[in-house]
Amino acid sequence: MSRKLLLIGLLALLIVGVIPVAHAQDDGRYTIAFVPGVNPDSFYITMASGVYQAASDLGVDIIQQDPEQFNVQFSVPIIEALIARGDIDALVTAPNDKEQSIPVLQKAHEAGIPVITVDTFVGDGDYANGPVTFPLSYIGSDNVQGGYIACSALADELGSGAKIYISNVRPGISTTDQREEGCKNAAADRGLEVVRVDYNENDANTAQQQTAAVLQANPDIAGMFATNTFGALGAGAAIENAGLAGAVTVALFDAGEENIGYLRDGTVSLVIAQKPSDMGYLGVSLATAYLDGFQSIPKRIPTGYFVFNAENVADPANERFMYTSNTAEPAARFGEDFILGFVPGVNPDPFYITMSRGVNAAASRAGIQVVQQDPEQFNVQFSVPIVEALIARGDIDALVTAPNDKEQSIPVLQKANDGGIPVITVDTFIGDGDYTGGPVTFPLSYVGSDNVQGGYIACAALAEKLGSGAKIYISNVRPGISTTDQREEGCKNAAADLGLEVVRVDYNENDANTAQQQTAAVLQANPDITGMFATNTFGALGAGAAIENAGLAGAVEVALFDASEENIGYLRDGTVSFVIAQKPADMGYMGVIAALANARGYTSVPKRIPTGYFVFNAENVDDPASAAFVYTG
Ligand code: T6T
Repeated sequence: MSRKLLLIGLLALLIVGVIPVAHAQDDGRYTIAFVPGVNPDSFYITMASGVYQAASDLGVDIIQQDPEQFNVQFSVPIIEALIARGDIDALVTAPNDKEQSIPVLQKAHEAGIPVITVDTFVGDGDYANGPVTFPLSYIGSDNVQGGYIACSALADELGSGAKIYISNVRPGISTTDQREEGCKNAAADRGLEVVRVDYNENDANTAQQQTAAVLQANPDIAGMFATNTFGALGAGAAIENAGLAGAVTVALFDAGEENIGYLRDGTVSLVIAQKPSDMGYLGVSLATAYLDGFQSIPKRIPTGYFVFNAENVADPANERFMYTSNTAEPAARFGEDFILGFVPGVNPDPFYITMSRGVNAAASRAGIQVVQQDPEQFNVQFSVPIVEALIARGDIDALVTAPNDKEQSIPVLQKANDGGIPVITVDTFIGDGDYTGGPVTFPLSYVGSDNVQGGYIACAALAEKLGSGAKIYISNVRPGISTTDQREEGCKNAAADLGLEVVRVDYNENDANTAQQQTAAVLQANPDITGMFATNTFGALGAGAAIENAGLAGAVEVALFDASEENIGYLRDGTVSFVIAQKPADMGYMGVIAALANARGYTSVPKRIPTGYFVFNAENVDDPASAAFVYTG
């Protein structure tokens, strides 16, 4: 994100804040409505298996209502009726049309029913910055990519200059529109000619007739792409009936049993499997998290693909990527046999105590056991032996931890992972935090604040108060800690952008007394310093005490990271101007959700879940809606 955008975001946060929404139920047994795109359809039956698994794991109820056709004429009245019931806590749905589904979903949202879209989206699918932003999340495949994969494979097989045909559903459906776009992109890049696109209205017979007619009229068509289950079924049948297996190379979307059959018997070359059960599981899990008050829901979760071909289709290990047409009972809940190790960065620390609240909220919802072990200091000398001991127990099913050092924590976490314990890092990361393309990729996910952004927010707020040219001081912890390194970086970026001079950075080793002495000394030696930023709870405590003791409240503008009760006290009494609250409870809760989804075999857990901020200032600190963001001691 550009720095300008960050600044605009900061101002929006300061003005509007983020208010948690109260939910209808208090017993935690929420009623979540699930409205797939259409049924019967093996894609949505498979999605439902994920929906019911999550509901069973997390103890919520599902009301599923199926549109008879993939058409707003069927889905809109269903959603209207669900809203009218008055007892639906959240809606997980695959909208039938990018535009026409907006009003009814907006109505649900306005009636207090949070909406998550799975598979398909409304607007342009960018719920952060696009034209439609009210849905909590869009969980589904990257369909432009999927179409591109399909038609690149045709190009690989057929070579440049070949003619292809596309069987699509109907314009207006987000997913299949994007697959057509992706296929056309690949065609343009690879020199294929798209001779014709037909729309089959999700009807396999129509698709079959269209395909037969097109292939007969255009005997030079050498390849075709069918964009979903029904087009795929029609294409397979048409090719088979015309005896064209092998003569026309076919890529199908959706791994229903029949489509896999067409691959097995050589009628088609490629079947692209989406991950509908991941969409369902994550949709219900995130809706539940939101209703529980843990609201750092990613606006977009892409769910990935598995591409079946003649070589890998016989491998039993890949059967899990095939869709099912049978509704099955979900697997039994994990129960207390599932043991989650939780190793915070250090304790006691209100930040990690609050994180623990999130971990335990999710764990008790799922009925699993948590073994929490606290390092006495934020230091690998304390945390590494703890993790070693957890590995040695031999009964830990997943580890949620805040590593103390980007580099020095790697070996022990690698050992856990290699020993079969999936690792989720919360708050801090190892390597460079990019677990997809960075130097360290084995952790399942990194759940935490965007700390460069947080540092930027803090120092942009100082710049706004102090104006360009002001001198500021940073109290930081120790180089090597991922989060606080990034906050320093973000603050320096803001200073560079907005004309502040960073006179000095001190490192306080997570000790409030050291921070206090350093701060007092620096302010005395540099009376022209008019602003300071403390990058975490302990630096913040020291800064607050030093400013208070020196009688400098008001003379030095202070931005503190971390909303402990003491830091909020410094804001209330005017010692400091801004307190930046992270969402540690969300980190803990999401960490457990990621561990559970992974344990169920879902492979679409995001490698990065950013958890956002709440910025306290003098105006909003006494607002009851802000109270949820204060850390618990
Ligand atoms: O391919 C899926 C889905 O992704 C699309 O949105 C509509 O068609 C299916 O439902 C399969 O029939």
